[in-house]
Amino acid sequence: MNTVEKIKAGQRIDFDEALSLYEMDLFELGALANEKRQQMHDKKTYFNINRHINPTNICKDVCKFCAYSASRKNPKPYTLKHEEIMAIVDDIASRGIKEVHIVSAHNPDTGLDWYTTVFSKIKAKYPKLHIKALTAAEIHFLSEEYNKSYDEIIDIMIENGVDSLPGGGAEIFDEEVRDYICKGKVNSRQWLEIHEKWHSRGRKSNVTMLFGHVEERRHRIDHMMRIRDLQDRTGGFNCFIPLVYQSENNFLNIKEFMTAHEILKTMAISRLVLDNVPNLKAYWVTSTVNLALLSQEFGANDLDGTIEKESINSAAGAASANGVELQEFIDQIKDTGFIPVERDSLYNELKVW
Ligand code: V47
Repeated sequence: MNTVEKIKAGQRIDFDEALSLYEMDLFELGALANEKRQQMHDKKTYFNINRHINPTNICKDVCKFCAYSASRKNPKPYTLKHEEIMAIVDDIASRGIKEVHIVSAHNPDTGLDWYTTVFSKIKAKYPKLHIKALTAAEIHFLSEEYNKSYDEIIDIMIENGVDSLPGGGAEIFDEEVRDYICKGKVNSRQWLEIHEKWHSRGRKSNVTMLFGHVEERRHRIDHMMRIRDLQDRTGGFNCFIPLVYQSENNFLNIKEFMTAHEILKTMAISRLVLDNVPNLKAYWVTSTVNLALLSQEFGANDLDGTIEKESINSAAGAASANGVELQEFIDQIKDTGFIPVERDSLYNELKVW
């Protein structure tokens, strides 16, 4: 059986077979991924009504791709007070927003409590608001900075009301590429270990992949394979999110934006390799809304959400600083022939629009 026949027969493909899919014609590859997507999700495109909060940009790590953390490229350090964060949360809760996604830089000046107390304040006031917070990179930072094990940090997070883990900080798992783009922060083994521990508590998380910088196709496939292996053991990943690298205001010095052709192929291959991860998110923030919608024909079934404010990718050039209007989102999904389905953070369906 060749690779395409194996995929059509529902069989798992290996590293070499996955890599060889990049040689296929884009539309044939897309059709394969779309077939899989339709078996899993029909014509539904999921989104949620959410708000990102990025409470501080002061960071002890220096990732070359990052334009968000305060540095000589972005000389505007800030740290929000809890009252400021709560004012944002009061506002979003009053407007019926269901998820708050809280991710920060690795700020050594605030104390562990600054990171965690805000979650308990939010949970006490709004028990139904889903808190998706702290990447594995932040958990690793907190563990090192405050001399606690990953288990202890995870326990503190759960006690204080964190519901799920975002997928940030995964970048590219290949050790050589990782050393070049973000040496010093959580390594690949630790990133996966933290998610494994989180899953062992019966909790869900997401997983990202930052691509379109110095990595090669084989590194992306390797990244997907490591995710697939962990998912076989835990089943805890809800969603895979390929993040398209944004090139402005950072230290990587790569000027070309990856082609739409390569992005769509990577989306399609992700859908075919990650046969055990239920959802594939085309994160409109890094791919543009148009390409995220087109990605729905190439394996993706999710767009993330309305977001409202976004600081990490917009600092690097993405047009996402002010989110997207709900009605615009819904109209665009319908215009492309898909069914807009509002979901909660754990992919339970809330409303078909
Ligand atoms: O980990 C930083 C990425 C991530 C750049 O779990 C960049 O649902 C592109 O993880 N170009 C944070 N990307 C965002 C993230 C995320 C976003 C949306 C949903 C979820 C989820 C998670 O942003 C970082 C890093 O990989 N990033 N700089 C850049 N120049």
